[in-house]
Amino acid sequence: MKPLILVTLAGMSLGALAACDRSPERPAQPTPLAQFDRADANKDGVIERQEATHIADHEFADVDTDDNQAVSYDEFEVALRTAAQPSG
Ligand SMILES: [Ca+2]
Ligand SMILES: [Ca+2]
Repeated sequence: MKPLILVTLAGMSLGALAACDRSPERPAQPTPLAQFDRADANKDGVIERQEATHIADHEFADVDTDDNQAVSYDEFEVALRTAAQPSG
């Protein structure tokens, strides 16, 4: 009869359960910066028309709000945000 060991084992399993309670829930969506970086093939900091004709379901011209034939990260982020709005 070794009741002390049983108590210790029960305590250990409770501790193990508590440790497992933290579920690592991370969104699979890449960050806007990662998406921008991927679209900017020549890594010059802007997305040109030859790099992407459409950005987040928008026409290139619609995203390029200052009409300089290049989509900056700011313009890209706005496009992503407006595309993320629920339709309906
Ligand atoms: Ca570029
Ligand atoms: Ca622009």
